[in-house]
Amino acid sequence: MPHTLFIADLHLCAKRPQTTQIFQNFVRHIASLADALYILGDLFEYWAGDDDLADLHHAGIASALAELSQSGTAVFIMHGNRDFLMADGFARAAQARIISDPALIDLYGTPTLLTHGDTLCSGDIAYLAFRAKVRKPSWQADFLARPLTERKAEIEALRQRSEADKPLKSQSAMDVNPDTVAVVLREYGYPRLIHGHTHRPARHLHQIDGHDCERWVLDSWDNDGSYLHCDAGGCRAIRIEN
Ligand code: LP5
Ligand code: MN
Repeated sequence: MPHTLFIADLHLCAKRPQTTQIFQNFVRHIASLADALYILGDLFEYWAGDDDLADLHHAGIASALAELSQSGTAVFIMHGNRDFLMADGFARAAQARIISDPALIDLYGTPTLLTHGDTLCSGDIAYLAFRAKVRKPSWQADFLARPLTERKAEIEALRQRSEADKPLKSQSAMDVNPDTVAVVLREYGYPRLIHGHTHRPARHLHQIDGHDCERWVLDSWDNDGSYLHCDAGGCRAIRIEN
């Protein structure tokens, strides 16, 4: 049956080779049977710029995706909060299309809105202020003009700070805000919603203005792999057995 797969928050890096191996197997044996694979952000632990494709780990991920694309599965990538510096160089190497956030698609007859999910966490004021700065093209041009080793060192420091700050933030601020979800669902005509980022896998049902909207939250790959399988009959979350 024709189907499409969704993944997010894999956080792939050379330091976690087992997760990369699960990803390579997933691409070869599972995603290759799908019409399309949508990666909804944070494929990588972080992305410091397309010049980091010289790294063998990164190049291996890109070529696995390129093979997938050549075998007939369309590959779509959305930026996450950790890899929004992925640009045309990565897209070419992976033979993937970078899609905007949010993106509304027709998924076998069901309008479906895709987003990484970070902008739904509207209670995380410090993060959103940071996001607004680093998403500016002028900030990105200045940052990318710096040497790769410097960029990586700065991002790694920020990663540590991000992890250290988390216990200080409220759990509700780091989850989606229900009012923001309602605003977005209303704006896009009450679609099904699929997102990642919060690492709280679930299927939620929202009643907005009398419409039932399904919201799927994708799991992260910090322990095992997992994906959402959608066809004309609906979606189901599947854990990849090791
Ligand atoms: O990623 P995760 O799950 O740990 O946490 C996110 C938010 N954190 C981030 C930071 C990333 O993890 C690390 C950076 C990614 C690389 C980007 C490349 C280019 C940027 C380089 C900048 C030097 O996104 C975290 C959220 C959490 O999700 C849950 O939603 O809470 O938010 C933060 O940790 C942000 C802090 O709260 C505020 C940080 C302020 C830092 C200011 C110094 C940076 C200077 C540069 C700005 C112009
Ligand atoms: Mn994220």
